[in-house]
Amino acid sequence: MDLEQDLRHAVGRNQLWVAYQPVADLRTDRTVAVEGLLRWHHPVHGPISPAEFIPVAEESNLINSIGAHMLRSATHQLAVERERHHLDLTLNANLSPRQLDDPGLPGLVERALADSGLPARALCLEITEEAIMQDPAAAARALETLRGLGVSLAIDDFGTGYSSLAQIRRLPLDTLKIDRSFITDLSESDELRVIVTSIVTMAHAIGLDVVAEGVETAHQLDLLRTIGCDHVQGYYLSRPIPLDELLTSPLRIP
Ligand code: G
Ligand code: G
Ligand code: MN
Ligand code: NA
Repeated sequence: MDLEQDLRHAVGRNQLWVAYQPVADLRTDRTVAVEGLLRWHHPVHGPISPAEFIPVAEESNLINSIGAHMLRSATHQLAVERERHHLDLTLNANLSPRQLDDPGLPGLVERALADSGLPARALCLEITEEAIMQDPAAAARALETLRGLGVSLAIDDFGTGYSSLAQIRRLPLDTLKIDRSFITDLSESDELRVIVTSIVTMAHAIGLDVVAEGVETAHQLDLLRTIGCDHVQGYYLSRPIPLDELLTSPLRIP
């Protein structure tokens, strides 16, 4: 199958949709944010994972239009539901490295916020270490411009790349998301407990909030509480699901 060719039509044919996964605050046990995660329903092959089609979009020139579509849809959807349910939820959206390089990105973000009515403080953009490491100085300038719009910024999948907290410290970030590979075996490994504790301590020392990703069990969650992690995300709370479905659930840690 020619994924790239099919992906070219996916936006126009309404095959892309956004699933949402809650992020909960460990102080209040409440959902404070939702991460929007793209989904592609292929007319012949059914659901195709973003792990498969995002790289295809990045290699072609499709990532900017798909990313723009994602931001516009998700800001609109969240703005509508925030009003309807009187909720103060933040939207987390992933940016690929190519999007961060795009000089049109700040304008796109600004328009998505203005058109949807979502307040800038209710949008958090997630950036990977890869996006920052290619050209740290250029990334820092792009992040400063985005921050200037009033949105917040997170470093995603932290610990999988080669960035250090020394480099991250110089960037205008608000949040560090610990990659789920550190959380999966947290209950079985004293070593991982020490590593996660030190990431949390160091992140706090440079003024970042910490989200642990990939939390699947109550025991992992208890350990993260003890460690002093701020937020949790993962299947233990919910898989990524349609927003209306998510909003009918209790919006707190079970
Ligand atoms: O939701 P899932 O775990 O299947 O996502 C797989 C990967 O695809 C993750 O790395 C996730 O960050 C990425 N992804 C999902 N949605 C988006 C998106 O809207 N933009 C970008 N750049 N990546 C996304
Ligand atoms: O790279 P990023 O962190 O944006 O990707 C998030 C991805 O992680 C999503 O595709 C989501 O489906 C997946 N995910 C979220 N929670 C869990 C979890 O608890 N376990 C596993 N295995 N994957 C998860
Ligand atoms: Mn993410
Ligand atoms: Na991540």
